[in-house]
Amino acid sequence: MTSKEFGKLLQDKLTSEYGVELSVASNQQIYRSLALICRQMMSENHKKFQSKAIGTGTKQVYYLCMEFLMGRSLKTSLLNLGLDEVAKKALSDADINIDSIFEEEPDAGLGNGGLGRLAACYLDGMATTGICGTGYSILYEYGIFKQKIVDGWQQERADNWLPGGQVWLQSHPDQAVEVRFDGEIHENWDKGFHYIQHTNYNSVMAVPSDMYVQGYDGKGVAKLRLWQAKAPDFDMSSFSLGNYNTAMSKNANAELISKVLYPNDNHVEGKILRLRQQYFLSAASIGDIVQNHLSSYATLENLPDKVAIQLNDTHPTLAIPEMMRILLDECGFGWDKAFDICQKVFSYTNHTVMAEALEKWNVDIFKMTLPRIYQIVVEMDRRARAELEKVFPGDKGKIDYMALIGDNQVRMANICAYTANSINGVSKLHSQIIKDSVFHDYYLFKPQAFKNVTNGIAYRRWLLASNPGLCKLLDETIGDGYKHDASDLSKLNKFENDKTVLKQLNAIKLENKKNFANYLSKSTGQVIDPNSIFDCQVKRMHEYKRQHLNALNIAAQYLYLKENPNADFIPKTYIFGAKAAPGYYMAKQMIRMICKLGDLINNDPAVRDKLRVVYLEEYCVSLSEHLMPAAEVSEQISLAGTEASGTGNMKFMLNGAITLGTLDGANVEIADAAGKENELIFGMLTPEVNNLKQVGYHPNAFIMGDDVANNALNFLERGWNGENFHEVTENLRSSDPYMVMADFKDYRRAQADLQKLYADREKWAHMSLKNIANSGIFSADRSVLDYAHDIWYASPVPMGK
Ligand code: GL9
Repeated sequence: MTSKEFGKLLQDKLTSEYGVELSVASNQQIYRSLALICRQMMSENHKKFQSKAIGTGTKQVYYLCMEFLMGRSLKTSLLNLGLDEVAKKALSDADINIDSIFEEEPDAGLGNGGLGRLAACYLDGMATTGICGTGYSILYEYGIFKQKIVDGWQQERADNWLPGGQVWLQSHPDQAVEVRFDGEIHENWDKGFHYIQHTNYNSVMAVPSDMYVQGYDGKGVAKLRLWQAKAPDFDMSSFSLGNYNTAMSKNANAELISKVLYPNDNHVEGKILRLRQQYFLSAASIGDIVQNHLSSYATLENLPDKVAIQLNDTHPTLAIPEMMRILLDECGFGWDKAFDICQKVFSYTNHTVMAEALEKWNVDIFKMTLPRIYQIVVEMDRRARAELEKVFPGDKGKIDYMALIGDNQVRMANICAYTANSINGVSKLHSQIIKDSVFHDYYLFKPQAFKNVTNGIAYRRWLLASNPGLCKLLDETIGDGYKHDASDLSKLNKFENDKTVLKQLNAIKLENKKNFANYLSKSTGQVIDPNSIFDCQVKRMHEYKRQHLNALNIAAQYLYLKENPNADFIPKTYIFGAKAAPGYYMAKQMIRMICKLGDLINNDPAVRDKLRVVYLEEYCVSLSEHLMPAAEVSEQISLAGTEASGTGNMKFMLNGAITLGTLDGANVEIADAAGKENELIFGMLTPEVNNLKQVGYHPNAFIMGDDVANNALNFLERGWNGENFHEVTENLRSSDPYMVMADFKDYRRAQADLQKLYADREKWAHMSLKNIANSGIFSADRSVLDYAHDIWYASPVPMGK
């Protein structure tokens, strides 16, 4: 398509939708028209893709996840449709900058962080590799809250994204699925037939809205089906009887289910509404999957050959007993056959080892809310215990620990571990840890089920769509194969000693830093110096991620520069961005501490030319797209053994930042890929952490005799301007659950190394190049193909003909 033709398409849309000419259309009207054009094309492409899939009997992959952190869609849709250039030209011909159109789009923030963004990246990966993929989630009316920082305190505002985001959604009320909650179960016999009757239940209708993700090169298209909760029909009988309140509250209760995303990170909130959300997603999706399959094959006997269902963390676990319910109660299968089908169809991914994130539901709540599902889980538990007894005879402790129900709780992780044909972690280290600890007994029981798929990112979003400067250099040096196949980036290794290329790399980074500095000053008024080192830590605020380790070092550097105003010190800008779960007290204190430390430093004329701290408000997917190209240091400083993988680390690496990190999660594989000498690695290793825990950790052993540590802690404890941060420092001095103090000294050593390395501009560029060149394995395309090959046994839809 030429830019002229595209211009005509756009004008036609503007005319039919708004009756305006491009020259006078508002940015909002242009954004919506472009979105509608993309949506229509993707919907048509999806229809063709699926009909080819059905014609060839290709396996369908369903990805169930409570979160899909999609971010914006316009720029990447145009890119993947191959329309980015013509769209840009058509607009610039009318004197319109396409970037200002992109800024009109709100982020679809239907997720909290890494886990939800991973799901979004995998839709892109499935579409691009031609795997037939469908994601299922909830159409939250309000996504992840909008963050405001007021005087150092995080405040949460509702994220009302639908007014700008709905344009991507196609609603299908005709395909609604009924989901039943509460009530009583009766087992009846009729003419020798046994059947289950559910009475006094409350119905909620799950109404689907679809969003499409186009694969790069137009190969495949993935669908994301989002369920919205609606009351079945207005309860006219209550209303007529004069029970106006009953009628209204039934409606409101049903629709509450898809009202808002729970904003927690690595932490469960045992609320009934959350359980209802989980069953709502599970039952609607399983209902839909079964419908689809029956319409193609008219039987469920061959379900395992044609369907793979990935449970993304334990949140959609109830899909398992729901599938059992349909097979048993609605399709007349016997237990063994039904369970065999479930075992073959379901796989489970674990995303965290944090104990607070292990989902367990109180039996009484569970039974009341989901009476039939409870009966099925009870029977699963009975059979599981009997089977485990055969494998571990007399080992009551082990069996109780592995059971699906215990201590008056339903254990979601054990339902998954017991049933799923595959249990995978998300980095090599994490996959080993789950075998060694969290799921050790299940590993002994079914070792062949344990697998690893290292996370990956939709790299085109953070490279082609975010860093045009770097892409230009790549095009000139290695050609454009990397756009299709990330492993082609390795061709850049040949240029590792090419001084011109290294110089160009530095020049591109400087340009990107200027762009980010401009963006920041325009959008927030904060001023940063593009000639300083951009040292970034962006991710959720959490003690295990140790933003306070970073802050403690900044405090130490500040005190040092106050004492040594003429010290040799390359100016540094520390950039933080993070949301805290609203109920997480310590995380909110950490935000306040970092913000206030920033205020102090940025306003101190004695240091402000050498040290700056900026806290980015409202860190989100689209802000990450602005930041990554400008980043030079990627802080990945979690306590070893706590971060399952991390994926921000991959986005930084791809854009040439050096990882300053512990050997945790995917950092291990990042250092392996780029070479350990091209990262700044520090801190204890996982076994050392475990040893220290075993012998008994006391932070004082590390603080005593370390003046720098003591002074930094004292400084923050005392505070300034009538404020102090003793909540954080007292925690570090007394319990320090994530061993900040044990790693502080080596962290300072790594920070000092960083200063020396950075001074050698060519050396730094070389390290940066090695990171870019070896980031290809962290592509979501590779991850998806690993899942397809090792777990789903699914092949791409045959193309051609
Ligand atoms: C997470 C892990 O903490 C990350 O290390 C991992 O990279 C991602 C994706 O596998 O999953 N698990 C988890 O609960 N979150 C993760 O980021 N938290 C959020 O998504 C907020």
